[in-house]
Amino acid sequence: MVMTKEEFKKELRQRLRENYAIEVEGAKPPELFNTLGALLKAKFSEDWRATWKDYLVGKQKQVYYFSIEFLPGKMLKSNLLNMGMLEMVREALAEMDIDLEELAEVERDMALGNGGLGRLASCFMDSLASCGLPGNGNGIRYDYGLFKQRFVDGYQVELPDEWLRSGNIWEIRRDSKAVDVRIGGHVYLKEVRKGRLKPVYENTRTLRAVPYDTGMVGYGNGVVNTLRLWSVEIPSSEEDRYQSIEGRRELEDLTAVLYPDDSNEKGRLTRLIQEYFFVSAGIQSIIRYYKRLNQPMTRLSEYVAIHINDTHPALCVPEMMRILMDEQNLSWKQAWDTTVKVMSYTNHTIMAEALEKWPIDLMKRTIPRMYQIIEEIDARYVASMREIHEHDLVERTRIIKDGQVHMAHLAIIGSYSTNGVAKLHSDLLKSVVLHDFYVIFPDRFNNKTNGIAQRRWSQLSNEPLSNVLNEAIGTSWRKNAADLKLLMNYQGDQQVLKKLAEAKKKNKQALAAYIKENTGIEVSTEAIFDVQIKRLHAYKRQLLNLLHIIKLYLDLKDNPEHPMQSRVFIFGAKAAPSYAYAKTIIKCINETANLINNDPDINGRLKIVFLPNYNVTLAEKIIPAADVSEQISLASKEASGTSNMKLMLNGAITIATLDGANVEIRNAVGDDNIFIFGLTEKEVYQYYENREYSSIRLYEENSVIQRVLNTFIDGTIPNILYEGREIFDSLIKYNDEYFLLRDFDSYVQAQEKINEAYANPKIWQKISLINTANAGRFSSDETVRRYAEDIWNIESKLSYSNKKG
Ligand code: 26V
Repeated sequence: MVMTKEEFKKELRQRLRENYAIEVEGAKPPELFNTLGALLKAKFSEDWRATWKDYLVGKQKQVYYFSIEFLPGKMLKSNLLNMGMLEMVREALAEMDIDLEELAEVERDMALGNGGLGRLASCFMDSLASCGLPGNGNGIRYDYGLFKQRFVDGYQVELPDEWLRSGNIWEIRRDSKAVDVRIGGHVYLKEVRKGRLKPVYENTRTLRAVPYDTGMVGYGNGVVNTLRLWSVEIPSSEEDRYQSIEGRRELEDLTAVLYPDDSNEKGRLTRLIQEYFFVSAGIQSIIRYYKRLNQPMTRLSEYVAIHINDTHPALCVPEMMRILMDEQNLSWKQAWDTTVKVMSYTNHTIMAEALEKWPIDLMKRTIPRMYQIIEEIDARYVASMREIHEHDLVERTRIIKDGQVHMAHLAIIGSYSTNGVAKLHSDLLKSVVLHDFYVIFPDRFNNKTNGIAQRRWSQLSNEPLSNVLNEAIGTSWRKNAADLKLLMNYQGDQQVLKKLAEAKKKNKQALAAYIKENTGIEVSTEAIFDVQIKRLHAYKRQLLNLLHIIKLYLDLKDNPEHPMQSRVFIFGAKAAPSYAYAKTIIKCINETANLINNDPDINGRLKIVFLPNYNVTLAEKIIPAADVSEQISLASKEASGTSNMKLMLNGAITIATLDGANVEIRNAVGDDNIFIFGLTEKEVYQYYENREYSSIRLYEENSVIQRVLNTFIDGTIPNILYEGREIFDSLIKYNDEYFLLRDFDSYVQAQEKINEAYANPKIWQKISLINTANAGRFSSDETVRRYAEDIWNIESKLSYSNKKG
């Protein structure tokens, strides 16, 4: 069924005539993009239907990945690649005088997520399909994605992201699969038969959940899975009840915006309803499908696995209970046993502030039946555990306490598997954060180190590197990332090393051009491109990076001959709109950039570039050009990190604390090929215990730290009268919560070692090669295979159809 170039051209022309009544020659990029997208969708839809049919007829066990965020980015090129049509289409278009890259630019970046959590979900979607695993996504179709970031006077300004404005060519609206979701009102239980209680609802409101499906195309295997995103509508049966415009608006706005994960009280009610909305719709549609298999409800876990991605979908547990009991007439025990066997949960953070809790009152008011069921789960949990465990342990682990519903507790108690996202993180869950649960359910805990969709983050975004790889080690690494290891044979091959260096140079030139065009800043590609790209959070310590930059600035001011490599420090980061401190850091970085970039004494040896609106598309431009990867969170705080993996794959050399997956990256490349600094997680915990940390002492004893910090309050950095004071106070008056000052010296030393290594291109190039060569183990293909085997118990469709014949 492969298409030839001529067939493709003919069909593109035909579709343009039919849909727009124009010829290729007169078509504008958006018309071409939409036509091309529609053509591809039509083409993979055959496989989509066949995949679906195959799962149904084979009664294959499937996993449903519930996530409140998905961050797919653009899909045109990745679909082309996975369909095996990328090169053919590129050529065909070129012959018609059309640049594929230009068309790709037209697509809106689908940014229905905040950061790592959402991007991981999308990497998993790609890998599930590419590994032939029966797995579907379930989430929310927000009308507005994560805000667009602009800088005005150095301050972050948020603009709405109207990504749906010119439609979304990849989705299919499926009215026939819509379901109703009930919220609000009151509910009480009524005995319908002896011993059989049924809920009676009063004054509830009904929402219509309409699914929009997007095909998730596997890499060269004909598998197309489904990402199902739900949108809210007012059901026609209820229209009379929503006569007022405000009433309608309120409901229609339910799926309008993605809430930044750490926004404050505002919007929390909507967020809770959003959580219930997509959970309820998703589970209803799973049960509807399952009924077609004609199997008893109690055997659900043989056919269905449901994954709870962080706690936002933890209502899967009580919602499944509700449907099994209230609608499918199972007893509590049958329903509970079935539910626990179906659910699994991933924890993505150890930050206490980020562990989700809901006030009892709020939950009672908005989803009363859910609250009833959670109360019962909690009561039964306490009753059964008190027989085995000490009173305090059981109290600490219960779901409802201190007037709140603890969502992580619900997810752990209601599922058979809880995993962390890197070895260190999973160990910390067991030993500290979730230790009480580990005592009670030791067998439920496991680790699944994160991974990345390696084709998107190399083949697609870094063609120069991919070409060198193809030439040196063949193309098997694209399907099997472990084969990148073959590159290790070339660590002494000057030819290959030179080609890798040339590829990097080319990418740096492309990024330099982008920087010039978008910020006006000129950067030299001879300089080290030093990159920190991630959400802006105090614990990720972008500020530590800035402190080091200021130190270099002062060194150069003292002595223009100060020996150091020229550097371009590149930042990409959005701060949650309500996170004032993070926004202050953005302002300070931008003002320091103004100062340094325009100081003639510095003579271009130091530059700061803060690229606005960091998103998947921008990441694809920055990562291939990076020399240095900054992974400098305070040890124990970053659950895993995934930009660390993407940068490593692209040959950037990591400067890192022993946090999250950095630890595994170090194990993969060896101590000589990564620059490690800072406190270990154990030392951090020691400080918490002995309370001996004193930032003011470090400030007083260390003249460099003193000088650097003073620039925030003595006018050296202009235009940060208030912001500079806020930063200074956070470090000195409030004792530097994330121990920046403690790690400062060792960070500076590690940076100096980087300078030395960069001064010797042969050494640098070799380290870079070793990083790329060892990145294969962080492919999300591997990660999802492990989830499939150890947690979900699902089988690859590829091995399944092989077995069949
Ligand atoms: C973190 C924090 C930190 C303090 C303030 C409030 C707040 C709110 C949310 C979060 C993170 C939420 C979950 C999350 O996105 N975790 C990220 O998941 C990635 C994929 O597993 C992982 O690589 C990142 O390390 C982790 O931060």
